[in-house]
Amino acid sequence: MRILILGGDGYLGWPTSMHFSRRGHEVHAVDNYLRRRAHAEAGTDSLTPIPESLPARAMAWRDVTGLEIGVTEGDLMDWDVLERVVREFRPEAIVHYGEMPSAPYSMIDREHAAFTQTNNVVGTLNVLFAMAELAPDAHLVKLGTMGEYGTPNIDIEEGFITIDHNGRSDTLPFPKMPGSFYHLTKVHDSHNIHFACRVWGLRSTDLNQGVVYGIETEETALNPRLATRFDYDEVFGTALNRFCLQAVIGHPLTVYGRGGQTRGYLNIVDTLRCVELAVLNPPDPGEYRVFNQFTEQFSIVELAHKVHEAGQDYGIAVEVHHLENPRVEAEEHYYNAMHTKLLDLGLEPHLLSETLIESMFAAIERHKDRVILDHILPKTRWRAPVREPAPH
Ligand code: NAD
Ligand code: USQ
Repeated sequence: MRILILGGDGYLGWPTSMHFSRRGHEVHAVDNYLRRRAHAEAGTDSLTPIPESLPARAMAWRDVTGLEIGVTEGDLMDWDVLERVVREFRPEAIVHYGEMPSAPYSMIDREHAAFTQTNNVVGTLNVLFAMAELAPDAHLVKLGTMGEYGTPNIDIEEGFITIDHNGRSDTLPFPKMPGSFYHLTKVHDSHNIHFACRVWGLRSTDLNQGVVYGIETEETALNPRLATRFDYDEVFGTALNRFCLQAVIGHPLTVYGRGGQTRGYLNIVDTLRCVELAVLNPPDPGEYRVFNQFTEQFSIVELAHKVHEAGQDYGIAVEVHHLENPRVEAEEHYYNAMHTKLLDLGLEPHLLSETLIESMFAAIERHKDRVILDHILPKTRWRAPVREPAPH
């Protein structure tokens, strides 16, 4: 199959590109290095060293496996780039990772919020128009987030809920209550994609993914030049990845607030398999479907406890600190999210084990000298800055 990977230079996009290439698909990856630029501007960097560009990564892939991954260095907000890639490559599936993925980044100030919303919503609109005009039979596999739903006090369904109201009944999109300007972009995208499927007959799978952890996949393990990025700073690092790194360098684990915040989590190797299952089992033309993509749910305190326990067996002392929560979010809440559709398609989850945490410790230890300590504690606050009243 011809598979276009948007955001192919990212934490998930690069391993996904290799995963499909190794399984005999024709892969083309697009990226504008937004993620690399954001790190350079903030003075942060991936823990793992990665080649300097997508062409360099594709060359490493060819050297190691003899396989080709096509690349385009370009911005999804630039219509000419997208139009050319879709016209020339003629994708049968488009896996869309190419967005700003950080909730804290979107909460820094007005400029970062506006950029995140423009980049994500306009980029995805361009993808929809390119599909409608040039590849109407292609299947869009779009990375959304479990954070679209927020933390309602009822069970979370997979995308839709049947509601009985005043004697009538309908199946409607599940209510959304996202927790940052970033998470809101995914809600806006979901509405736009659903609309394009209804009106233009496009087909799409919206993958509402939980928080991903892990550093290694089958393909990254083939050679150090094939590594994916691994971030641990307050803006781009996600919970378990950050905790594992903090444990290794002897930094207390940074639990925000009481730590009852519960989310869905999955191993990066399951991300690749979920995306593959979606691609291999496309919906009908005009169909918009939603899969909740995670394998287990944990509270932050449970995750910290698991890292503490694994540390004990590994021989490192792990302290857990509760910091004042920089975010505005429920710290104790009900959480029960359905996630059966990918299991029905054949997903066999790699659940979080102590062995996995210890293997992450070992991988992190190899690059310990690259850790930038200044960016571990949270600085970005969710509360709006209070303005001084103007003098009369
Ligand atoms: P990432 O930042 O490493 O990957 C996104 C890639 O897209 C980056 O390489 C970036 O440069 C590129 N990009 C962004 N805007 C672009 C544009 N306008 N044009 C071209 N390229 C652009 O992030 P990730 O962690 O790999 O996440 C990938 C996707 O999965 C994101 O959409 C994210 O919201 C979603 N997601 C991630 C997680 C997670 O825990 N990592 C969880 C749920 C959902
Ligand atoms: N948290 C801590 N300590 C930390 C980091 C995070 O207690 O050091 C808490 C946060 O307050 C939050 C939870 O852990 O309650 C998850 O935070 P996170 O930074 O791991 O994840 P989040 O900001 O939600 O974003 C990440 C990805 C995003 C994706 C989302 C999936 O960056 O792209 O959409 O996970 S989900 O959480 O399901 O919405």
